[in-house]
Amino acid sequence: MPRMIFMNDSLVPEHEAKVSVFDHGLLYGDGVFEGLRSYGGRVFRLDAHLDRLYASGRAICLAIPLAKPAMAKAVVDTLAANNLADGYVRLVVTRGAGSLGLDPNKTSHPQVIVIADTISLYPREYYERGLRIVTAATQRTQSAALSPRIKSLNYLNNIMAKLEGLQAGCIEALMLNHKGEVAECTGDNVFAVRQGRLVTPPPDAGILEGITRAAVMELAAAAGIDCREMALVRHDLYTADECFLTGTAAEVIPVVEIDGRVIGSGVPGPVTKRLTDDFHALVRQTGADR
Ligand code: PXG
Repeated sequence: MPRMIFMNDSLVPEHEAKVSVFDHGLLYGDGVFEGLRSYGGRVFRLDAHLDRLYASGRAICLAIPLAKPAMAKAVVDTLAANNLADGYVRLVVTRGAGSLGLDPNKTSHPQVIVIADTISLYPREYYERGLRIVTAATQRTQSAALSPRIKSLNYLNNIMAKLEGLQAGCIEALMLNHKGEVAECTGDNVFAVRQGRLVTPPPDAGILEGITRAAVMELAAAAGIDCREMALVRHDLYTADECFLTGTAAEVIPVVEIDGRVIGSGVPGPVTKRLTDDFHALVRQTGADR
């Protein structure tokens, strides 16, 4: 059976799911997206992902043609149509087809695309032994240029940093903001553990406010682990007891080396392990309040 894609208002086979070569999503990266996961047939924090998608849309003056409940149904239906209980969902809204100029007013019909797929995780050994990452020379875009809070189709800033990481043999790379402070990784938020406390950069450091990040902050509060959002520089990470990343795809993943410096004892630490276990329990929880 072909993979089924939700396209605008209905589920169609993959080969029928097409966008115009004049779509400004393709021509200019003009559009927004989300990446979500379902666990045991339930989408994790669907409302939070939709809120972020619609906020991203508002920020770029892109009116998403579906109301949130219809979009939620499209996500659930697409997973079901592809028989995916544990899966990854990519939601994309493009500006739509228009003229070759930049003017978004000369486009019509934003395109809504929902793709459901199996989830491809980082290899298991990274979770067991921890990641090595490097700092990319590519800075995170300044909010005054393009706010990192917008999950736009324009991800070249992150891709440039990802390339630097890959060229250094690392699957993730740390990105700093224009002030030289720690922002986030190319597709993950970053946390450090210092003397039993969690620290993570605040939204105004130039980050995407991750939904996994928010969940981990809630789990920390529930576990009595103090968590502060504060400006961090690389020194704070180099000298941390533990470091880990959070993201929809990665979940919670330990970092044991940054720029050739061993973090803490060089193995995933107890706070990281505790929050990883709590996160796994949370995503499998059945209540409505997870
Ligand atoms: N920062 C950035 C820049 C992201 O793109 C996160 C943090 C983590 O946010 P969530 O809400 O997922 O906890 C992201 C999201 C991929 C991929 O294929 C990565 C993301 C989204 C979609 C796909 O690596 N990262």
